[in-house]
Amino acid sequence: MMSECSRRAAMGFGARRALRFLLLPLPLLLPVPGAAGAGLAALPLVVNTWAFRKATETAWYTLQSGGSELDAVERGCSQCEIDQCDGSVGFGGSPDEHGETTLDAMIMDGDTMEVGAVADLRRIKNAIGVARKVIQHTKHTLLVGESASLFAESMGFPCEDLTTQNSLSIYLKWLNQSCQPNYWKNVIPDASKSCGPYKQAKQLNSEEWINSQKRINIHNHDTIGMIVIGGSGNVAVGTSTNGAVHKIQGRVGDSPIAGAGAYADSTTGGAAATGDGDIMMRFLPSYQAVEYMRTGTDPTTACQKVISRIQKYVPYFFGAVICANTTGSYGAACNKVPGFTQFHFMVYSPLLNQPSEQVVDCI
Ligand code: SD4
Repeated sequence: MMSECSRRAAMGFGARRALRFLLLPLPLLLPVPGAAGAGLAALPLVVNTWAFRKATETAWYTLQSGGSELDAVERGCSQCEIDQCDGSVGFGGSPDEHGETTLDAMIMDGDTMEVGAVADLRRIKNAIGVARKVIQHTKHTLLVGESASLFAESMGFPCEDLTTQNSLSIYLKWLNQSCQPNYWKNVIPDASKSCGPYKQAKQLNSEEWINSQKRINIHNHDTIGMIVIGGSGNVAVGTSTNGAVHKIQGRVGDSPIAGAGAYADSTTGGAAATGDGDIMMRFLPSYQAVEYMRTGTDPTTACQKVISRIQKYVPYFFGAVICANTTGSYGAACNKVPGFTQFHFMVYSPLLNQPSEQVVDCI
């Protein structure tokens, strides 16, 4: 039977769909300076991507008030979903090429290696909350799309339109600039000049390919990735994002993929990634960073090594990684591209009496 959420979705609720049909030409397939990240070691520890201070604070106080590491990750990332951190987390950001905001999130328990994740989640605001329910109430790891929304509803999450005035205006502006930039290649009409609908065409030459990579930049990415290590060294990690702005419908990024968006192992540490997930997920950077730390590499170097691995194949990728080990040592690294030369992240530990914003120079 169709739920209220699906019925409203099928009818196309919210101003977004109405506007799309009223305003658009149809048919249109609408589409730490240097190693400052090498922080002093102490536990417990909260580290998260970007200067999302309230998320750090929320995670820290969750731990201090007796919550588990998973609770801290869930509440910390949920805070960002509520605050719509940088417009890249939670509702009302990164409209896809049909103008809809969809969410990806993941949470991982480094003690049990359990993972709960949702991808392409629609009409539900608290994506990481739903991801946690995947661990708690299913034997699965990853639920996607409309089915993930139905699961969320069955777990009691409210069904809401994720569109806001802001996401609507981002979407309309994009339409007015001939759907630029977008994520299509090898299609006709030429996706670098016009909107769809597209059909497949010739292969890009190498110069066109490099240019297509450059279009994906800091302006359309800012996910929260969080590592929490409790006083006894238990590790939990999580991510939450609304993905890439103007993404093709159905696109899932790195954030909900274990080992890509984040990874935790309480015998070693945790890592989380942010940036161009379409590129980064091919290298499982969070898993790779934890594996480097397992063999004794310090967190900053582990982060740098995974960035370098990607760099060799995709010099222009936009991305950063945070790493922490079970002694409470942490670090970060990012890939230097025009407009992105430093990466800011947040840290809270007993050595700091408040969330501390730290910065690393990209390599
Ligand atoms: C994605 N990695 O969906 C996410 C976006 C992101 O910082 O990290 N932004 O590709």
